Amino acid sequence: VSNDVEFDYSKYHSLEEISDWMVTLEKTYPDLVSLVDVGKSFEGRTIKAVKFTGASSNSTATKAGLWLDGGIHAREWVSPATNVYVLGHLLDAYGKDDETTKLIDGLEWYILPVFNVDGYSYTWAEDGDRMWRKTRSTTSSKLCTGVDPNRNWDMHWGEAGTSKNPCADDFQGKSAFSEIEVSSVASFIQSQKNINGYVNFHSYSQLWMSPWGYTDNLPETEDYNKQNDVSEAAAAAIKAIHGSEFEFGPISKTIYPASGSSADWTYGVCGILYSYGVELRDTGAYGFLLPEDQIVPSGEEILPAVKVLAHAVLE
Ligand code: ING
Ligand code: ZN
Repeated sequence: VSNDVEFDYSKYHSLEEISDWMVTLEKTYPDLVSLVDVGKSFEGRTIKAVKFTGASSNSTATKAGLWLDGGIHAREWVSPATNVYVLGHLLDAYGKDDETTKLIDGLEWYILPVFNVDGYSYTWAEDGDRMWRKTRSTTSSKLCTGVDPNRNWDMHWGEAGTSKNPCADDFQGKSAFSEIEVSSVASFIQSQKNINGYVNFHSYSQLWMSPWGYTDNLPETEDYNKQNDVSEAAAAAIKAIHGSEFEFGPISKTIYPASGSSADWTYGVCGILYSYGVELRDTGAYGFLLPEDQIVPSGEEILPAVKVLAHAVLE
């Protein structure tokens, strides 16, 4: 585990560049890393995640799992970039930094840097749209394309904070899991019974949010307190690096009501206690068009927050 993989973390990268880099990770860390094909997108691209875990002291024990995903919304470029930073830096620290080594040995990690592969490619395309958010599937409207992949999950689908209008940016889709990207990721997560931590990264607004999005009611107190304690510790870990302030609390109260989101589904249906939706930098000065010089600072502040979550999942 000596030769770190070269990658320019201070730039935004196309889907192809990210995916080639993931293949390089697998070659560089054959004992740690394997690539997982989670499924295909509407336009036929492969949705690719990295799975990694280290040596286990007890080969019969099931390790707890932790899933991170980025780029569910196409235009939120700092989200894939931050996932890439976190993934690369965790792997490079294996065998060098004791805390990271322990977290990689103790857990099964899954990181999916680009969830909405068609949408992300569309934001990069010459004839595309840098401000695209949704998937690229056809809808009942001739004029409007795409479904909001963070309103399409089968957990109180189609309730508060979603639209039935195919032209809207928060279009819920014709049914829960109508989007192949969403149903593919959901099936994969549901099949991994050991996962007990989940983060769905967005930008922007600087928020670390727990369930619920569909209602103002709080989860059962015992769960809510554990979720909120990790949110608070994650926000503190972020602030300690560059001073960025992240507010925390339940989705519906912290940002707005939103039903059919991934974090509600992973908690409500899969029982993943530590399920979060996180809004990365900034607070609006640049918004979705966050300059490249903020990518590394974003990665630097999110990495320790991910470690806070990993410790909670491990214990
Ligand atoms: N914000 C998120 C959205 O999907 C969110 C907020 C996160 C809602 C997690 C529910 C769960 O609307 C952006 N900017 O996309
Ligand atoms: Zn988003």
